[in-house]
Amino acid sequence: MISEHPNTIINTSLPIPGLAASAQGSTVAYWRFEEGAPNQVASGPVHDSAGTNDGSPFGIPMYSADVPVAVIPQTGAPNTLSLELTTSFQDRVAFASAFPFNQPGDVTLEFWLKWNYIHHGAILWGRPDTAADENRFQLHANFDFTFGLEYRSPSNELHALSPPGDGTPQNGVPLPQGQWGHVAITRQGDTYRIYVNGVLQSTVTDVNPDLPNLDGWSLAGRHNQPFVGLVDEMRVSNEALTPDRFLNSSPLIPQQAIRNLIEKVKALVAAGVLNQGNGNALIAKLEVAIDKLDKGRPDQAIEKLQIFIHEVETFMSTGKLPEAEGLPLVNAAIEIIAVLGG
Ligand SMILES: [Ca+2]
Repeated sequence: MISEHPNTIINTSLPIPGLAASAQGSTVAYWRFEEGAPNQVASGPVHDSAGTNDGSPFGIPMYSADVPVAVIPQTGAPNTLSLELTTSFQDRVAFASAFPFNQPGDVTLEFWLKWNYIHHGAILWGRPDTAADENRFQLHANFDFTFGLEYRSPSNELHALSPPGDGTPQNGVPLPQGQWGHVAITRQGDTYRIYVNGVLQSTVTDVNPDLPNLDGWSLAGRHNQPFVGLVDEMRVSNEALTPDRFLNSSPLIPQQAIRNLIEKVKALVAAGVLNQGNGNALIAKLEVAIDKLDKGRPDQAIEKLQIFIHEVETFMSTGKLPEAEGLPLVNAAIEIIAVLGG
């Protein structure tokens, strides 16, 4: 998508025509590494299942049956292959587009990663060549089984986007040796967050952004700093996703989420935070909402959830429920309404 519209940044935020908005509305690129066979060298295009940004393999990157999950929790799609970058041949997969973070705006880049050996290669290298170490993003692997994110601006100024602040290749975000971990990097405004297995590990705001502007990047591929390991299911979204929408997260099931909400209200009553009558009033709305969903009426379930929210807010404003206990109920109900399309 990006390479088709090199002179605008607006297009990167538009949905891709033909994609079901409800299913993949924010996905702009998705490399699944499913196009090969186990132990087969990737020699053809590395397929972008969401867009047109196929990758070009170099060296001997190999498809592997070693995968983090057999079914992708967020999409339900079967998953049979990952891509393994091996040592000494400078394996890489090159992309012609701009690196997903080069253009300003909210974005998420996520993938599963597994590494077995200590090294300090570039997992992602954000320029089309290795002629210079400037004007590029880099996600680097560290000597201590941690990784770090940083970029060098077109004028070669270092912007460290994860700990440590000086960008040195150690003491970054840890990822245990020899096991798959899901890595997600989000940018919201100028704030970069890094998650491992859905847990926030790092939050850094880029105070004076001066983003790299070269087209072309690669998975691994930094000269003399090879990345050795396995990667799977690399996806780019044009918004800063919350962890419940990462590929490793099961989508919220409304009925179950409402049942969880009922349990929370019961717990508040049991703890004496909310009186029995008020608790029952809230639970009654939630039970009707479940009943409406079971009858195929999400619109009526949304109405009941909105009444639930209003009642919780009334209890908070009249001192019947502390805000610290009530706000999580409101937020959970808002999230369920959003999933239901309200
Ligand atoms: Ca895969």
